[in-house]
Amino acid sequence: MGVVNVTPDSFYDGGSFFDHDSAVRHALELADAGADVIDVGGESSRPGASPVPESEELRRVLPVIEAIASRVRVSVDTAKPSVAREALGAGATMLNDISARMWELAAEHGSAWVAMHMRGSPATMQDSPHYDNVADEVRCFLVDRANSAIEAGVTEVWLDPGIGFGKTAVHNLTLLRDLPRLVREGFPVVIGTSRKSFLGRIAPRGDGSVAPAEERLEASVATATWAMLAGASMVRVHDVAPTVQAATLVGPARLGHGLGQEARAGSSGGGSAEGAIHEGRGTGGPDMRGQT
Ligand code: HH2
Repeated sequence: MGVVNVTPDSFYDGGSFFDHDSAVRHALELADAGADVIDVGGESSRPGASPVPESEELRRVLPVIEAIASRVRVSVDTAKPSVAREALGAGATMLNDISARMWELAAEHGSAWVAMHMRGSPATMQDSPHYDNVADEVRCFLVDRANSAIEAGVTEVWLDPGIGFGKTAVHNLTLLRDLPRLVREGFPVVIGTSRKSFLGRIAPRGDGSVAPAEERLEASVATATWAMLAGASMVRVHDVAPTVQAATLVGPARLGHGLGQEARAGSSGGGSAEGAIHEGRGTGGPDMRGQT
């Protein structure tokens, strides 16, 4: 899933694709690079983001969706029912619902529905997020919403643990570690770690300072690869080409064809990626508390 933010203020690509032509061009480039779905958003949901009026969000996303929907599958990233409705009418066939509330709309339009977990709203979600057991709480929430969606008639339901949405870096890592458990619930899982700030803390600059979004490509591909090995069916990314390259390795690695034992998915402990997270390797570095 390639990200196209038609916004001036998204945390990574804000302003780069704010005009219609560059957004359409970028979307089609991502499709050519191998994205199966283009996720079009018109409102940033970064921590502290200000809400965008409905008319402005529609003005941003609708022409882009209309221009690309015949060429690639389109998902609309919104928390507003009115925007979701218009976008599904304009050709989007997937509703990326960061509020996890709009399954009825997806049922009405026969679209796919992504239920993403968020604690609170973007304005406040990073104010000391707390969970007793983040993996269990997120999983139970998502499965409960997914069952409601299925009952309402949605036939394609995706679960997304919402990395960075009301979570500290440790919460994010815990959710990544627990991904195989979420996958076992039987719904396809999508996850977005791309360029997010917790990566800049876990993989800081040489001087120990947080790596800025522009320097988080390797960590983004590494975590996307981890997620794919853990069973995620889709990863939401800004950098489609390198992620597609990683994805081409994941299939053979999961099957173990032509690769060493240690590269196989699901092997616990030892040198596996799963073992690394279980043992807490890679969770050191600068203070990660209270950060996305
Ligand atoms: N992350 C962002 C936005 N939408 N949707 C899903 N399903 N999962 C995610 O992890 C997710 C999402 C945040 O990234 P981005 O769109 O690049 O930034 P911004 O919200 O600042 O526009």
